[in-house]
Amino acid sequence: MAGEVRHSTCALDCPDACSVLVTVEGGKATRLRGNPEHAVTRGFLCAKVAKYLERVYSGDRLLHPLRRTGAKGAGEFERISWDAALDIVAERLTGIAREFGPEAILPYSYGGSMGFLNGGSMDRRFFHRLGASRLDRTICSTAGMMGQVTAMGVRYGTEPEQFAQSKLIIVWGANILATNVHMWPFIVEARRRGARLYTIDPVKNKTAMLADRHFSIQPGTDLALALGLMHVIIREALYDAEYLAKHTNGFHGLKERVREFTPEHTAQLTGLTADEIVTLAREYAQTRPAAIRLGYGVQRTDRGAGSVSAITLLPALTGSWKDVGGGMQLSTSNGFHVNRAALERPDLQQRSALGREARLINMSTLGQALTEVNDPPVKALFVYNSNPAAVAPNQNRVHGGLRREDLFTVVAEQFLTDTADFADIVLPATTFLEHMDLYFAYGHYHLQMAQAAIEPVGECRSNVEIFRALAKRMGFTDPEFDDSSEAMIDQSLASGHPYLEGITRERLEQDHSIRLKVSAEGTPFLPFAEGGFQTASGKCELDLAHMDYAPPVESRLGDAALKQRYPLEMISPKNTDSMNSTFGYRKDTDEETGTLFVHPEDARPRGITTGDAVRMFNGRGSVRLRAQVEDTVRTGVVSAPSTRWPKRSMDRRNVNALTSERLTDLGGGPTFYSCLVQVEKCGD
Ligand SMILES: Nc1nc2c(c(=O)[nH]1)N[C@H]1C(S)=C(S)[C@@H](COP(=O)(O)OP(=O)(O)OC[C@H]3O[C@@H](n4cnc5c(=O)[nH]c(N)nc54)[C@H](O)[C@@H]3O)O[C@H]1N2
Ligand SMILES: Nc1nc2c(c(=O)[nH]1)N[C@H]1C(S)=C(S)[C@@H](COP(=O)(O)OP(=O)(O)OC[C@H]3O[C@@H](n4cnc5c(=O)[nH]c(N)nc54)[C@H](O)[C@@H]3O)O[C@H]1N2
Ligand code: SF4
Ligand SMILES: [Mo]
Repeated sequence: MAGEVRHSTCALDCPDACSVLVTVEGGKATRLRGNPEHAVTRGFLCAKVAKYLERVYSGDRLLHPLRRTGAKGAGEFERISWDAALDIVAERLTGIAREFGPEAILPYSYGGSMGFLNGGSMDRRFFHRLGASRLDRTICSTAGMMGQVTAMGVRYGTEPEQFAQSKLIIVWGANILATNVHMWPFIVEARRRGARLYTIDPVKNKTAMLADRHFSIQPGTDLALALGLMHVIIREALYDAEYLAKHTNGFHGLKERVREFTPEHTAQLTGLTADEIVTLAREYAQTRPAAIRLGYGVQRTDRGAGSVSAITLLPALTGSWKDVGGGMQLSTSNGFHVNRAALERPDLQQRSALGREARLINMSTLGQALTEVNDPPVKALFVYNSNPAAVAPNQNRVHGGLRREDLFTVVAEQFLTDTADFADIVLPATTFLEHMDLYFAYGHYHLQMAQAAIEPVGECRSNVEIFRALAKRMGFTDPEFDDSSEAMIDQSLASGHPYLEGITRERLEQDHSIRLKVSAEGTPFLPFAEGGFQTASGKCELDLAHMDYAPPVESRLGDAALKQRYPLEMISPKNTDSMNSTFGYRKDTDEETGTLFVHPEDARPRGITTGDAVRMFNGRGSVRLRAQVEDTVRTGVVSAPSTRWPKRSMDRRNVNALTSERLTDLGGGPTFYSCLVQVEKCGD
């Protein structure tokens, strides 16, 4: 049987949002491949999704609702029907709302699905109608978002296709070959035409290995580097005076701010040499076009927003926004101006028992929310699209909270994660192949829509259908809970924004992927070539108070007493062949996420050699990993690819047992990559 080819879109939390062709034979998906006709997917998928069907049909997949029979966290359950599960959840949520007020209920979701519908539609309507606490979804990118918004008023960036025309590409705190593989062909094309590729990262990762030059920076010091680069650019008058005069504000203040960031001073802070800083500044300012691919690695630190703001100013300073193949990209997601309010319906809070906007709880301090918040305390937690027992910082506190007997926990999942182990009720969720959705991207400007390619496996339901069913069970008769997926897509597309002009569900049905109307067809998108900043002043703001540099508290130059006890700086960047904790059920992912990279100079005095079991610890917790001694990390820095399923390690903990709930300067983001630790050799 030849099978039928259907279109889908990869829903994983990855900038590439690939267009996927699914071969379906007799109702079963038998092959996935990248759509060769898609401008960014270009016919290939990453290794993890190329074998995604193994996940869809895995014997470990959750196929029906479960009720807890053992202790919290033990992972002991019995099968129950959907009817029984929905009854229990509705009854418990109603009871908790009545006794403690609906704000005692906390939804918790993040990046399981990048689809507009399954990422945030019926679920939000449900929790808004209930009057539940709102979740501040900060765990990934809000520091960077604030960094860009304070400077530019908006978060657009250079489209990936344009990188092919750059002459200098700076990959700054990103690991393209692991987390953004569809950018790579554009970089290859640029290099074929003579472009240089530079990387700035504390780790000489796969991308850095292939770069023309690698700048090995001390973690958490990118703000200092950006100020140092601007010092050189201003001192040597390498800036674009005309662009600055026309489109920016605060040049004088910026000049003052960067004055002390001489190459020598910046070198001391960042661990680079003064010569490296001067060369980088000159090359960046004098090469046209030069593009920066900024990753999220730089903003998981105390001055995360400040770092992103300062880096964001570089293309304004040099006028690089004017060039095709210039500018910078952190994210493109802001280009997708769908009507989110129509999807999420925050107005339903007025109809809830609360009758007003509910309190906001920061997801990055979940440990605190579950153990300290008391007005009212969190009595019910509803997790979907996320695995907080693995990904949230300060894991011991998070697990302590999840273990509370008086906390009613529901987890909608595809697999029995560590979080699901703590659940009272587990609900089986579909994968992106099994439901319909509309997709944005954070690494390109193509809007996509996909129908379900196959029927749901087992008794799985999509998030949309789970929350629709629950709303009915709770007795919500509002018409908003009857909207079909198609209707919600129509509502979201009707935003009136010019970027969505002419894009309808019917066209998406036919074409699957449509480039946003960010520029006229066939012309490149140059968001700030002629200003167009959306700050209050309409100009790019150069003088921002949060760009005051101070080393991260947990760093080499931070809290001296802490550094004395825990002398190594731990970063935990993304793995290569998984997606955060998503593929943690697979044995082969443990190899990478169970590894700690240690520099030979740090390994030697500790008697550590490659393959040794090591214990990494600080005042918050401890985890055992396998050492890999390499000079790919800086001295004084250890790197642990994240994030493993905690229960797959001996201590039932991963690196987040060590990370803190300290938040970033703006945006309330976590500071995962500013974390002091000690490492010692231990027995197996
Ligand atoms: N294979 C794979 N792909 C993924 C993911 C995954 O888990 N696996 N996760 C997805 C998600 S959720 C996201 S947010 C994106 C993120 O994608 P990236 O932005 O690429 O990811 P990060 O790993 O957070 O950080 C990137 C790099 O920053 C470096 N870094 C750490 N601290 C610093 C610092 O202080 N300064 C500088 N200059 N660099 C630093 C790290 O060593 C790492 O190489 O990737 C997505 N794609
Ligand atoms: N130490 C350390 N910690 C980190 C990071 C780090 O770099 N270092 N990165 C942080 C970042 S950037 C992020 S974004 C977060 C990621 O945090 P999460 O968004 O929690 O990421 P995942 O671990 O991928 O978990 C997503 C879960 O959603 C489930 N899922 C997928 N699709 C669906 C669906 O349609 N319905 C339902 N109900 N479930 C679904 C998957 O099975 C998976 O278990 O982790 C953060 N934690
Ligand atoms: S995870 Fe990223 S690279 Fe892999 S298929 Fe999905 S969108 Fe493409
Ligand atoms: Mo993320």
